[in-house]
Amino acid sequence: MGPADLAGRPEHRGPALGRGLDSFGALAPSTLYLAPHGLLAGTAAADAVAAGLAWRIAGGWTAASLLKIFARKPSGGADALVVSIPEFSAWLDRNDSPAAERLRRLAERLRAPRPAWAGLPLDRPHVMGIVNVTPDSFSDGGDHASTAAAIAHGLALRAAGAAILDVGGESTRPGAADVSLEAEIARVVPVIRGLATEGALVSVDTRRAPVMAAALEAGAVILNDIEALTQPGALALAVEAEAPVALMHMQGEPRTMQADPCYDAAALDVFDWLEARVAAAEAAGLPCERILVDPGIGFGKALGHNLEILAALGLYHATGAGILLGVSRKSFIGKIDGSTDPRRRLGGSLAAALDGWRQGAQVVRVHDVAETVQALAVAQAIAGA
Ligand code: 7PJ
Repeated sequence: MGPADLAGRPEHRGPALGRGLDSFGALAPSTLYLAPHGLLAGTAAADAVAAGLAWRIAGGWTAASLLKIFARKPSGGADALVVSIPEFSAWLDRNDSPAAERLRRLAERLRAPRPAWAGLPLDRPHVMGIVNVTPDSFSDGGDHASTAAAIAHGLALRAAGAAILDVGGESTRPGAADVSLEAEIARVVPVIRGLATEGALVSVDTRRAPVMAAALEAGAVILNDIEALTQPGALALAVEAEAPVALMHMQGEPRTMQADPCYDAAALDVFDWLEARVAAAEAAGLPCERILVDPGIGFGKALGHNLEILAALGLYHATGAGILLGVSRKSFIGKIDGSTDPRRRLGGSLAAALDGWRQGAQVVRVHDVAETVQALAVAQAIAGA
């Protein structure tokens, strides 16, 4: 089959390589987004970067041999243009339009090496192990038996290779019952104290400032907030404590978020929102180096939204922050393969976590730590051979 036949096949009629940069360059800057594309890892990344054919992303293990430029359409959705690194660089060199300025700034943030976060070097991936202290996981949180069970579970996850233990006392499943402030604190504090005493690096998964304060007091170091420090007092507390944070995107609130999630262009809308939260944090005195952003898979997103976001995950490097990804056992996996029991979603969880790794996400939040650590080790070993 010759090139002419290939060109005529529908699957080869993707975005035109290169052509169109000038037309994108005439668009309003705020409608443009830049994602790493044509991703390479390990020795393939090193080879392509050395040859001037790829950019290393966030100073990490992935390199982009292509870039995907998204342009929002006024009617909703987005157009995309795929360009090679050499042609994009050459185009930037001879353009100073507002659009080129925006793309230059996004490119700088995509590429900038990330300093360590919570003491963890971000030039390699880390696993955050989930320690739920909710009634549906360890009997009723707050009593001695459930505290001891949660601590034992956390220590087992650490032994299996979790760099961070994420302790949460509020179920955010759609339709979950409200937990009082006192109950949430009573659940998480003894578990955090127990884990921190054993030397674990602990994050607290909470939305409420008083819980954050109690958690830090008990030895937690990281604030992981599914509402991205938007509740009263949360941002000020993070600034005051100089805590490393994870800021997650959610549309709506847990009780109703899955009713009818709606976006113009999901991956880009989430980018704008996360970028604005990073800017708000920086303005309040919490520097970008202390932030991981998280697109919040499953939080106010239909299957199509989740997949669009996962496919373009590398976009979020252009916020300038590190990326945290939570896909473990989530219902989007069940919507793909029909699995209804979350414990039967290990294969899908590993596939999504590995794809996050491929796209350079520095932290993955998982239930199955041993399996994820092994999958990452094997993927890294092959990429490095
Ligand atoms: C996430 C989270 C997530 C971050 C939960 C579940 C629901 N925190 N807390 N990202 N999910 N940062 O684990 O399924 O995806 S609770």
